Amino acid sequence: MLKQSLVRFALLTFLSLYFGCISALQVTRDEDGVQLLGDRDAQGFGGFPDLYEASIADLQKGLQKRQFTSVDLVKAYLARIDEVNLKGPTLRAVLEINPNALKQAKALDLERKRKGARGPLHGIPILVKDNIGTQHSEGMNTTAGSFALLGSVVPRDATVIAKLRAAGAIILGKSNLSEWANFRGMVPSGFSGRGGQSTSPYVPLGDPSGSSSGSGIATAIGLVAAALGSETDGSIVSPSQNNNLVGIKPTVGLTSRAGVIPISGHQDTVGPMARSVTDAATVLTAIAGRDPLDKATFSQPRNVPDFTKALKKNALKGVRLGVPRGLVAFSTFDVIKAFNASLVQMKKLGATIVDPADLPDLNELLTSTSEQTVLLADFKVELNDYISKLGKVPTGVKNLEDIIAFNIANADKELVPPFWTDQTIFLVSQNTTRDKAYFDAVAESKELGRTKGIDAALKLFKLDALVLPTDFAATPAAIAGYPLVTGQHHTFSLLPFVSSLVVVPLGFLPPETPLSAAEPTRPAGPNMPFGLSFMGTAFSEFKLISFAYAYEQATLTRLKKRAFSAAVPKTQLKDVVRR
Ligand SMILES: *[C@@H]1O[C@H](CO)[C@@H](O)[C@H](O)[C@H]1NC(C)=O
Ligand SMILES: *[C@@H]1O[C@H](CO)[C@@H](O)[C@H](O)[C@H]1NC(C)=O
Ligand SMILES: *[C@@H]1O[C@H](CO)[C@@H](O)[C@H](O)[C@H]1NC(C)=O
Ligand SMILES: CC(=O)N[C@H]1CO[C@H](CO)[C@@H](O)[C@@H]1O
Repeated sequence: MLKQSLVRFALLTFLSLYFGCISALQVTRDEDGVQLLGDRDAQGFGGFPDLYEASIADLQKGLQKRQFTSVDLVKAYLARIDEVNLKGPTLRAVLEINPNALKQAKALDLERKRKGARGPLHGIPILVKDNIGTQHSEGMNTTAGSFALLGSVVPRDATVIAKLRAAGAIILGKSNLSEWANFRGMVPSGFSGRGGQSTSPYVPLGDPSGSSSGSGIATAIGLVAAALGSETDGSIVSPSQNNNLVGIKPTVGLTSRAGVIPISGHQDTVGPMARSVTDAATVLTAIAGRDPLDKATFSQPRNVPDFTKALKKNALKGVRLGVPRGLVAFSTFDVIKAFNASLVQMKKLGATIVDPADLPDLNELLTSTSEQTVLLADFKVELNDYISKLGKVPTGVKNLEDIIAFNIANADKELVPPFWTDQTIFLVSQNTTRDKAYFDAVAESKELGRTKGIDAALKLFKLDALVLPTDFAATPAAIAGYPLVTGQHHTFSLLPFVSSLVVVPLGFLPPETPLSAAEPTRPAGPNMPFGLSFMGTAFSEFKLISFAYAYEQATLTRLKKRAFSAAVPKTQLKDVVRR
């Protein structure tokens, strides 16, 4: 029983890369007569956009027309968070609320009146994962979910946060996550010492996946307009999939990591999680760009494209998409069935499907241990460097070794029985050095992932991108379970090798799916969402976004199922706007 969940946890530990896309459209019913979302006026929203599904553009329109203010919007979102976060279904998606959110909303409302809107994100509330730094004076903590960093003083806003603020966004709060972005040990996805165990809004006690769990849950049910997640290996993609969202895992170097609690500079990246491709593209456009504080960003093309210019419904026409069947085979029957149907759909939209189009080095990838070697050695060095740059750390921890000791000393809060006791990855990372094996592994990672992997497949089959179920991240433990410590296995997926990835909703597990046991979360159950991934070479986000948009607009899969009813907040703008 426990073993199965441990395997599951292991799989999820390294899933952090997801890009999902959906949009709020005026569809009211699909052919099965299923009630869809977005039928605003008829459903008693008083003429306001339904906050469950409202797009950033919908909200911006209402703000521009003065139908409501950003203060109203913040109040409505805070009430929605209050309904489901620690009450009702206790989803535990939100860790902290920005104590200055209302004040900032008021200032942005005033600025809009005087000078007009700065752009599409002016006055729009965004939630950010708790490993992304927000300036300490504002009152929020940056802790990766751990008590060890509570009260620590970050030197400044993370660059992506500074960019969001410059675009006029309101940082509504910090989202719960798999603690330390799932790099502490074999711990269920969505748990942090500070935030507790977060759960899915689609399956009661369901696995929200991770590590950007709270960003996924909150965006899925309209606790906020959109969110930022971070990914080292699957942490945007996987929770976007589980929460019926669009996620973008940008190429390392498209978005700055400065001010983000690190795992590894070789793989960490920050990206949007949203209800539609359009919203995700809007947020990505705001956060992308070069940053002197993160040298990797200088590898990106000089000009950041406006990714919303990629949103063309006919974008799949004449495009060649490859199917890496060797990877697809790891998905379950229901997912493969839906995936096969999506290929038919994409053909109808004008794409040429090359099937199979396998990664030439798949077998090498499946047996390589270079990713774990790189991440384990990078983490200790980069985390210690991060901590050394903090202004003050009230708990006194100075490095990974101290955090390990802190967790033992505070086991009641951090190493909580029965499910959340492990810190094996910390222990193994603490033992590493950047030796020859490490440098060899760095070189091998690059080669296997890019030159001999994705790029080789794209070239060999003359492809614009690969398509596959988002699931592919969860390489079966049977194949990729390497002994990490005697008696335990840890799974490392193929995602780190991916250059850019855009995920959109693909389907939902059917009603007859057995509801798996909650240990403490359920890996599967009826209505559990799953996703479709568009995977491409470095800095191919613009293209991938266009493909994802064309597919999304033709299918509108997100709108086909809602969260379970207790997880759907009731507060709407009509309840807060003063008439
Ligand atoms: C940040 O942590 C401190 C404890 O160090 C706490 O007093 C404060 O309320 C936290 N901030 C928020 C917004 O929760
Ligand atoms: C999906 O398509 C592949 C390739 O055509 C086929 O081999 C497989 O049986 C299909 N699987 C399902 C579940 O439809
Ligand atoms: C760390 O290294 C020491 C010394 O080689 C060894 O005794 C210990 O078992 C190692 N611990 C882990 C968790 O690998
Ligand atoms: C905003 C919010 O509800 N934050 C809560 C997150 O979870 C912790 C632990 O249960 C609470 O202390 C916070 O109040």
